[in-house]
Amino acid sequence: MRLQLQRVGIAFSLIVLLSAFEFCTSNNATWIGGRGKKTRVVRRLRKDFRKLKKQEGALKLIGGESGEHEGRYWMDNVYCDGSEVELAKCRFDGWGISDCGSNEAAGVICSRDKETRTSSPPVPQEKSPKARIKDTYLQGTALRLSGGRVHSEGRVEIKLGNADWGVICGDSWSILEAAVVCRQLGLGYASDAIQTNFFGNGETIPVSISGVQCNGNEGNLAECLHDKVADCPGTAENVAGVVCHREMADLVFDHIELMRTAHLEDRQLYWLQCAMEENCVASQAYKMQRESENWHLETRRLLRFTARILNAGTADFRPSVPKHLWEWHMCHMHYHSMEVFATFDVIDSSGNKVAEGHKASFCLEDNQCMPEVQPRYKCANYGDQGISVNCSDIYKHNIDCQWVDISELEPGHYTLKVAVNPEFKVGEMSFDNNAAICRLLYTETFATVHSCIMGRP
Ligand SMILES: *[C@@H]1O[C@H](CO)[C@@H](O)[C@H](O)[C@H]1NC(C)=O
Ligand SMILES: *[C@@H]1O[C@H](CO)[C@@H](O)[C@H](O)[C@H]1NC(C)=O
Ligand SMILES: [Ca+2]
Repeated sequence: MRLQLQRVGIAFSLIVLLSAFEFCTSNNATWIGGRGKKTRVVRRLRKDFRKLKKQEGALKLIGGESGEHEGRYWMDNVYCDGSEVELAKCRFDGWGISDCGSNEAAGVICSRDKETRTSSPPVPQEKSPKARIKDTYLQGTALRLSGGRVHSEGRVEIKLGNADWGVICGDSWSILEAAVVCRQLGLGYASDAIQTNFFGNGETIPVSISGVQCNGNEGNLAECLHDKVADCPGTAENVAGVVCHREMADLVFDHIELMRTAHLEDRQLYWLQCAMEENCVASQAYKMQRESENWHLETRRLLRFTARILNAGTADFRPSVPKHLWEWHMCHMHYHSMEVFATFDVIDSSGNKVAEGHKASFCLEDNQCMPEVQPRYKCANYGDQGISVNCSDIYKHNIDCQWVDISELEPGHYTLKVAVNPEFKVGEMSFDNNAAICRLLYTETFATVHSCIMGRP
């Protein structure tokens, strides 16, 4: 996860420049000029950069005041590995498809005024030092929720020592921090982390702390980190809130089944055309397609395995995207309800990702349930998607896209990491059982996956 965050960080600084250029040149537009506006852009970028570091995703053109090049969210859920030279090369939901609110905008503004392009890098990436909240406020802290419709939700207010109650800055606030608040207040598990003034901002209540960062397992928010110097741009609408629930889903990845089923398969691109449409092969395959006439005769080497995901919680696991926004995928003839439900990564000994499964979209259903449990979720016929309590969603090793394309991988020892709900977009009881972290031995002729341990995405 850390690694991924770092990558997104790098990718973001890169793509802010390049993508702005990319977006804008296509519209004959460039960075806007004018000191005031520039400062605003930079401030906004800074804020969204912080948000991105935590959230991974949500990059799009913001609603502007005037131009036709602002105002629509063009891209949502953008995932880059940092090597892309333009944003459009990164994977994303599709042009113009987005489920974002204005609070998630990444500030890129384009204009026709070509002369005013600025050459200075627009992303000042300072990292303010962090400290444990309880180490900064030795007299103790208290927490409460306010402004909710019911007592189990609301904006989070914190009292630091003898100071007055204050709100927490919404920047970098995620389900991990929300989980700690729900636990501390005895309200169960976090189903949502709000980063807006949805529950009001308390009008006169000041922002007490910013940059709160938890592991998610802490029993008290005071155990978490915060910015030593509070910094919260856009304070009025940038407020941390939570929604807590007593019943919650809990996905558990079956690493035994992964080890049992992992194997290699060499397959011609001719048979992988559907998979190519869904980004399930490595970028080299697309290069072949562009550059070679007989590309469909080229062979890819796939590391296949079964992913079996049990919901061991007390509530159903439901997709993060509402049904009307699901995407129809012609090739596989079903709707995708969750852009990133699982990630498959091969990591070398230095911690670099050397191959990715690109298993982006999923159709969630009850494939196998414990005795006495009726399966209810089904992908077919625009059915409801989800995973019921005590049911498993199984992606067998022989189905399309259920692999990592390792054609370019050198033989050797690697780590294979498979994770579900990797971005914590849907609340769960625990994220400590969402990933299988395994050893992968790859020779010229075979691969074996062994010594898996359960871990966090
Ligand atoms: C972009 O600008 C150039 C030169 O100013 C002009 O020739 C061209 O037609 C413009 N393209 C668009 C799409 O407006
Ligand atoms: C799920 O299984 C567990 C353990 O087998 C059991 O205790 C629980 O009651 C089951 N829940 C449901 C909703 O079937
Ligand atoms: Ca889990």
